Amino acid sequence: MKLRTGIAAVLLVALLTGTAFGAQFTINAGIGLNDKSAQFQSLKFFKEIVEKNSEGKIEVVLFHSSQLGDDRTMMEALKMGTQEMTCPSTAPMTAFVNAFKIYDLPFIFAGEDVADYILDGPVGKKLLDMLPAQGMIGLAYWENGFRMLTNSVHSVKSPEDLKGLKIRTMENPIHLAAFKVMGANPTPMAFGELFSAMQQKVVDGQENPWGTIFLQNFFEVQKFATDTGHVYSPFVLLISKIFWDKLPDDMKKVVQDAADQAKVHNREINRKMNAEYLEKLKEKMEVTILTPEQKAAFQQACQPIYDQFAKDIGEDLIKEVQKLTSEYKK
Ligand code: TK8
Repeated sequence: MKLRTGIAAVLLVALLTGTAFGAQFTINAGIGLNDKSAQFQSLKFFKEIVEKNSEGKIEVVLFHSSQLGDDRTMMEALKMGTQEMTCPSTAPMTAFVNAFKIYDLPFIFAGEDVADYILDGPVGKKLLDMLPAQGMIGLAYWENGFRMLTNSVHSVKSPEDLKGLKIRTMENPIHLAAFKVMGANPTPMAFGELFSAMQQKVVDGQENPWGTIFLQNFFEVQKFATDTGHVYSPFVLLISKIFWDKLPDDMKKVVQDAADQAKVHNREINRKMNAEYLEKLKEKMEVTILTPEQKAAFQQACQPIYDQFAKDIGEDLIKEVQKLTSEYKK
């Protein structure tokens, strides 16, 4: 009888705290996208590696669809140590580390390969190194991807077509300024509120990679899409510094290695999925693929943003990235 009560008590504790038997550490990881996203698939991949290589000492519990809050709220929770892990776009991270705004400059990366080159090189590392001062550790750059425009009003082929369209942006001043300068009427909003805002016509449009547009069913409330690719959004796999500091070195290594392996996996499946879902979206929406000239017009319209934010981001950092990207092209 006594033994049974004991077992029941252990079970209850395990249930309440969410700890698996034997696990000494629990990583609660939350994201904004749903469980069909490449991001969630990559988190599952990460979880498997961590649980296997830590021999069950670390347990990873996954949450999706803003179940733990939006990107901003989850980052605050990491800072306070009330949540262990999240994986936001870099755009809302700029509220904590300003320099991440470099990635928000429109058309700064011409393609995924040059984005990888910058993120995995000294610039990417320099920015991740600024995170511990904000109570977070940046384990790896994963990928959200190139952002594409959708709306419910009419097809957009030029910046002029954006005139008067209410576009939801992430909570980031560069995105706001860029859509303003392109002629739209932008409004920042957390991702979790976006679907119903489009449904209720609080906003006319939004911008996100093809995978998100498809898997979050945005096509149900958006009729038109354009492959603007105006910004490349990295994700950063973040872990709470308070939690990190408690991990023994061998467990830190397990987590870091898993984050790196999952990065490779994430980029691979994300790129596959974005390409695949573009084709599926063509059956559901009116998709405009811009000619190089049409795309250049968007790039041209965004040019003033570089001067507007040069001081804020740091002229040296912008020059460093531009130098590296031009070297990469050669
Ligand atoms: C999900 C977000 C999302 C981002 C956005 O939490 O807010 O539009 O692209 O993926 O990080």
